[in-house]
Amino acid sequence: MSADALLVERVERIVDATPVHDIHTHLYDPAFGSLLLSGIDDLLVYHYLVSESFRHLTLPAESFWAADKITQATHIWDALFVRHSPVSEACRGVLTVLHRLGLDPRRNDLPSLRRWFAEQSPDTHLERVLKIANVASVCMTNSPFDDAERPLWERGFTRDPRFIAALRIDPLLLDWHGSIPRLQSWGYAVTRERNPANVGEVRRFLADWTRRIDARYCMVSLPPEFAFPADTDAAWLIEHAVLPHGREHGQAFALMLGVKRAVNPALQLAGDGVGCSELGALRHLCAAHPDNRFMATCLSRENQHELVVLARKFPHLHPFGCWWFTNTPQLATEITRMRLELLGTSFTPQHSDARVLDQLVYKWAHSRRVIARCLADRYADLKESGWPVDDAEIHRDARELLGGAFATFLGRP
Ligand code: FIX
Ligand code: ZN
Repeated sequence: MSADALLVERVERIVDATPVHDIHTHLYDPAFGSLLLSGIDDLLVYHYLVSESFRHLTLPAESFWAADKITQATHIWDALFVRHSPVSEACRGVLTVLHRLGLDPRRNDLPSLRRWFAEQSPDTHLERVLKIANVASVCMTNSPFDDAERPLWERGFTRDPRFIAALRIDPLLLDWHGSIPRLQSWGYAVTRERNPANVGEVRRFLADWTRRIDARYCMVSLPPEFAFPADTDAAWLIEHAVLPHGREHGQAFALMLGVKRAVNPALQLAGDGVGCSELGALRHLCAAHPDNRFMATCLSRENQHELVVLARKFPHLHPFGCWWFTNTPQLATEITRMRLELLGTSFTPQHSDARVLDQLVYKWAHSRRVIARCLADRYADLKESGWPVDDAEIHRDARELLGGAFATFLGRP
């Protein structure tokens, strides 16, 4: 084996052995029961696969959506795995999950895969998935505006400490007028005007939910046209409520930039697209608010370089993840290399964005591979410059990239 191949193998081994703290997912604490999705059908109806399958399906979108989950999953399996080779990243993900769970999809048809998942006890399966994926903790996406999850938070439950809360506030910022009746119904005396009284009530709402769920950070996904400063409800709420709240509670504000919602509404959740963001907004936020902490991830490939350069200028900005359409080996490699070359290890290369528990297995297997190879390339270059790294240094770097740099940034383990 060549020296380079040995180095890659050494780094892959260490990165694989390092537990990851997954800083953004759509998974739920097991106490939420059926909201924590799992199994072959949920894997197959993942919206990444839905949009790919629509390229092959002959049935109309309404008939697809009218069908039950098992029928939808069968359509997707047939379109993407039987009638075509599953070479896309999302298809490969399903195969990695099955393979690492010890299942052979070449020898097991869909009904037998379903039977296997149905036989697993949820608790044992959760432990198995976290162990195989080597995931130490996951951040959830917790929205007080979500009628499915809000009641349980209000009632209270015993938390699984591995499931960390993060406060999601898209409706508040993107549909202020639509949020008003909901906030009022929860006892917050808000009206449409952009005035200090309303700011006070929004801050009370944010503080109540931050305390109730122990939110590690507060987050929003924003369209490409998001502007700051601007004469918009979103900019007003961010400046006067979200950022003062963040300063008071030591809470970072995460911006997920560049999603164009419902580009094709017929595809439902699978119908969102991407656009290049005007990162001047992020620059203004960072420049005007040095006492806040910002996390940012950009959906558009074209924004990646500017984001990294901004992070060089503003230490209180933490780039994270290769999000959604950028979570492919090719783009994640390009972005991770760029970040390593310009930021060292002071960023978080990946989050899983998992919506189904089992996806942790593939998201982290694939991401670890990308991260390890990018790191190994840097180490090979360092060796040429007379700085061969030792194992302790590789362990330290892997820990930083898999959650350590983020914990340092937040000032919280
Ligand atoms: O806004 C988000 O948090 C996105 O991750 C989701 O809305 C998106 O649907 C997704 O699952 C991307 O991976
Ligand atoms: Zn997400």
